[in-house]
Amino acid sequence: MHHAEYIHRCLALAENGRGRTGINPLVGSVLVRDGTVIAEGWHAGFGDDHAERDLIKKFDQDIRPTDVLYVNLEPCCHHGKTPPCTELILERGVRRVVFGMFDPNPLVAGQGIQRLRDAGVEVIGPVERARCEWLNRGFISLMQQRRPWVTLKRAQMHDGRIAQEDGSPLKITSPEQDTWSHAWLRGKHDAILVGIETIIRDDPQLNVRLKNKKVEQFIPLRIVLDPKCRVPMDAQIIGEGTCIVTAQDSEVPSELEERGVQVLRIPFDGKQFDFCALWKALTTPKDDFFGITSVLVEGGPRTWERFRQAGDIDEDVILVGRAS
Ligand code: AOF
Ligand code: ZN
Repeated sequence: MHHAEYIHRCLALAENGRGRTGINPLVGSVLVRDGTVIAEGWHAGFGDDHAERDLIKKFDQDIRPTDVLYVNLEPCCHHGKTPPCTELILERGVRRVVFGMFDPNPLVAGQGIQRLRDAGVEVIGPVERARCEWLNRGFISLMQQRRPWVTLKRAQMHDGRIAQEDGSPLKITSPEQDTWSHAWLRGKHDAILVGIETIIRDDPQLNVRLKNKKVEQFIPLRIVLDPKCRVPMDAQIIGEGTCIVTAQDSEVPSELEERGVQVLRIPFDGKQFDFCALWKALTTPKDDFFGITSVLVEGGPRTWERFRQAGDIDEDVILVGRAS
């Protein structure tokens, strides 16, 4: 196998951390001896061991100088919530490392690689950089733009319609399109965001369903922009894992928090939330909230418009429905 294929394995292992790593990156690691993977590890959650440490802890045999450690992100060399991976790598006698991308965290940013090279380790990379950066686009966005990666998703008919003439909902997408967007959009973002109008009109579940079965292992945070706190108490999204973003002076019924809903008060100028303040709150870990690095904006039209005006869009996905 070539380097790329082992990096692909790292990317697959990294997915185990999806929805649990908060503002940290998704990272996987493999140890290869004579062309065979002999150990695997991943970063399982915010504050937990990094992928390399997880792998090395699970592997209790000696590491040989010819063994190769693969990891999709440059090993860290700083003290964060966990100690630096570079030091453990050196202590355990790893002499060859292949990495997928540089760590955009300014505390690392190439210094991890430098530390290993200075200690005489053979380091190869970045290998499969584009794929690695795509997996961690949220983490990169956070490091470089101080906000999550934002994907806008819209569904519209061929002729541009998004609702019936009388404003009532129109089924636009096919079951195939729904399966695709649950797997590749909802299942690949830390949060799904909608405006309050969408909750009042459609009462959506905002979970991840594949072939009509709810996926349990990873549920993105549900965020509702609701300046006046009009969310109906019988809406399907009421409960844990939902965050209502409301204006600082709005009246919030105590029942919301009693039922496990997280309430975020953000400055609102009568038209628009202060996005900077919103991103800061959503990317700052607090208690058992570890923060998010990506958001899927699902609508409706007013919410899309707000994001367009703010210019905070990284990816635009339009699902076009066919007239039946
Ligand atoms: C790695 N392997 O698996 C991860 C890395 O607070 P800490 O100690 O968890 O450090 C978080 C930072 O460490 C994060 O911002 C990123 O720079 C790096 N994450 N590094 O070598 C890993 N998750
Ligand atoms: Zn590390």
